[in-house]
Amino acid sequence: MSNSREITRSSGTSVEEAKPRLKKPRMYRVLLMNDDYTPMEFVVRILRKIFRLTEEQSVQIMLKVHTEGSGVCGVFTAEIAETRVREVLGLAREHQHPLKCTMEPE
Ligand code: TYC
Repeated sequence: MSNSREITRSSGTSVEEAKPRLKKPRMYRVLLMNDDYTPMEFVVRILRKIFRLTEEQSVQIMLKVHTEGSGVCGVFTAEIAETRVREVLGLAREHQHPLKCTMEPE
């Protein structure tokens, strides 16, 4: 049967081109928001645990959020970004910290 990706060789045999690659998925930034009450150590622990960052990267991001009001923890596909946001909010709530975390399209 004919197919748009079919190529017929001069020998008469036909082969199929590779399927076109899937589109790149939309990516989302996960952001942390500053507040006056969440301890700095807690934010660093969150960054290490949930975003698998090093101590140095975590301190740097926490300080950026602390001084600038918000900061990017990472860029992920929608599903992963949603999971990370949910995990941050869950832990913050569990420890009764007002830490806020959101996602936005890149
Ligand atoms: N501003 C907080 C403090 O002084 C620290 C903090 C940093 C809180 C980052 C939230 O996302 C945050 N304890």
